Amino acid sequence: MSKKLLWGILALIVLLVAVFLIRRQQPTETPATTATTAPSAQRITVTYENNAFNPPEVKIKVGDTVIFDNQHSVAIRVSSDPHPIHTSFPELESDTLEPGNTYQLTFTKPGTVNYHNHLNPKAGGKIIVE
Ligand SMILES: [Cu+2]
Repeated sequence: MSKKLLWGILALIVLLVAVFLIRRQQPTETPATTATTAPSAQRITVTYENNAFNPPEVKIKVGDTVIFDNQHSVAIRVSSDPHPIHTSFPELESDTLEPGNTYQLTFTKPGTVNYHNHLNPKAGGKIIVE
């Protein structure tokens, strides 16, 4: 092995040790992000009974979850207005909920969402997301 090669290898080792030592001095863990942490999300239940949503109007915060709980004697379907096209807030669209079944949705942007029971469109409600 030539002396040049040995010096080259030695220089490389010194360089690697230096890089290792420098990196070790830097904090390895990123500081916790406190500014962007949202307050704990709430879960709000809206019950459907006697052909009506109860409460008919709820005020929630972005990130909160609304649980629709069918306590009625027949199936319901939760859909955004207007009936029957449900285009105002397509994210809110349950399957058919048999009695005792629930449907839940987390609201990720502010706004007002009007909805109804697609199987009995006269029954409706409102969710205000702040
Ligand atoms: Cu409908």
